[in-house]
Amino acid sequence: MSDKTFDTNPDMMEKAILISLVTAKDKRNGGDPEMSLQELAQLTETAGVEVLATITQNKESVDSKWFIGKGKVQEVKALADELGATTAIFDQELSGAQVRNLEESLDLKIVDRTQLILDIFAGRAKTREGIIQVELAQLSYLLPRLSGQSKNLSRLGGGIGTRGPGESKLETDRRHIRDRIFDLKTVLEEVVRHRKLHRERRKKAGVTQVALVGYTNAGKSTLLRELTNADVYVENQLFATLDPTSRTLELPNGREIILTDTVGFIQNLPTDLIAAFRATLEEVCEADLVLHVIDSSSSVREEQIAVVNKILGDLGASDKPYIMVYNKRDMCVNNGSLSDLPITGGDNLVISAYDIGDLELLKQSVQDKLSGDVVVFNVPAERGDLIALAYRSGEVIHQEVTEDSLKLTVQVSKQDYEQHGYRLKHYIE
Ligand SMILES: Nc1nc2c(ncn2[C@@H]2O[C@H](COP(=O)(O)OP(=O)(O)OP(=O)(O)O)[C@@H](O)[C@H]2O)c(=O)[nH]1
Ligand SMILES: [Mg+2]
Repeated sequence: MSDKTFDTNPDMMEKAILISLVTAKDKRNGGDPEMSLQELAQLTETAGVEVLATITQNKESVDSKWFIGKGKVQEVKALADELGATTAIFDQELSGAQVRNLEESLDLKIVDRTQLILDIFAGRAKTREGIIQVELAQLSYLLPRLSGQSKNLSRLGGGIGTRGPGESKLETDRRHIRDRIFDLKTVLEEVVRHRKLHRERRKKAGVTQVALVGYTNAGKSTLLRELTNADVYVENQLFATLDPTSRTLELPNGREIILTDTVGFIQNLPTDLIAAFRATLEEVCEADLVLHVIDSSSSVREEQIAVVNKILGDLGASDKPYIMVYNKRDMCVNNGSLSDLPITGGDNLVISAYDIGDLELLKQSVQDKLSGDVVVFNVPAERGDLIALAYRSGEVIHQEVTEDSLKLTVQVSKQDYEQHGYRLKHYIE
């Protein structure tokens, strides 16, 4: 795998012009092209490429040949010559033909948002599963665009948009790529099967799992590190984390849970990537509790929350118990935006990952959320089977013998109650 993308020698660095096309349809769909373009700049910097300028075009619809309007292509060309750009990065997905046409007219390397994200992922993937998933996503993206790519790749060799499968492999025919996709899927299925077995084993053993999810750069890995001393990568970059990391965390009452850090979300996450990462993302569905970590200081906080909720919905994880963890409280104190945040209470918690007191609050909230409710079961004294069930549905905190029944006060956990206690529902007092 080439590391050219992250070359920090200023002469070697790629220099890019960012381009966004906003169509009437985009406007109707109510997206936020401005936020998207700002993120594209962050993504570009994360990939080690310098941003020289950004250009937005408002246009009725996409130009099938050039993507942007022909006049705009000339404008980009003039600007690129003036500023010495090497690359044009588009905020939307391009077709193979559009890449070819733009490359010919502009004499620049052409990269789109999806390719850029895939490239960053490729640079981050460390585990076997991560590497396979990224390659699968890259090849799925590449296959329909193959005819338009060969010149682009062979001419420029290396740098963003070319990391991963490797130049020679990209130039082989579609059939070769299809075979490779098939092989990767087969290996991935095996990995998925293992992961599932492992999860089932953990579930059987009654291990409680809590997942940190949220927009990229919200502070998920920081929380994992501060809470468990885990040696994880924390960086002020998008997609610092790719592979899920799990650590044991002890709650104030001594109960141990498994806390898992996951890949961050972003708007317009490429569909090939979601498909390839489904197995990893589905870990979230297995969690007993989801901690939705939010960068409270972001000016587009509400939009980011909405994107995360939408992806959680797509994954089938929206009905999980959750806590909204409004992180980076300290930054809001500094910029005077603290009053815009919800008040701690219910499902909301306002914290800073770097405040020890706040971390204790978070642990307590997790404990409270997992502990569930206190329920009183009134069970006939001779029904030893029901009494045993009550004991299995949580922690019995009090019992009282009456004439012909046993009154058990139980702190039920949602998980244990679902597994055992629900059969006692007719005996709830
Ligand atoms: N000031 C402040 N900075 C924080 C806080 N929590 C995290 N950060 C910073 O935010 C940046 C991103 O943190 P990460 O933990 O890498 O974020 P992440 O959610 O894991 O990001 P991805 O892995 O990219 O999805 C880092 O520079 C952290 O130091 C906080 O409470 N206050
Ligand atoms: Mg992270």
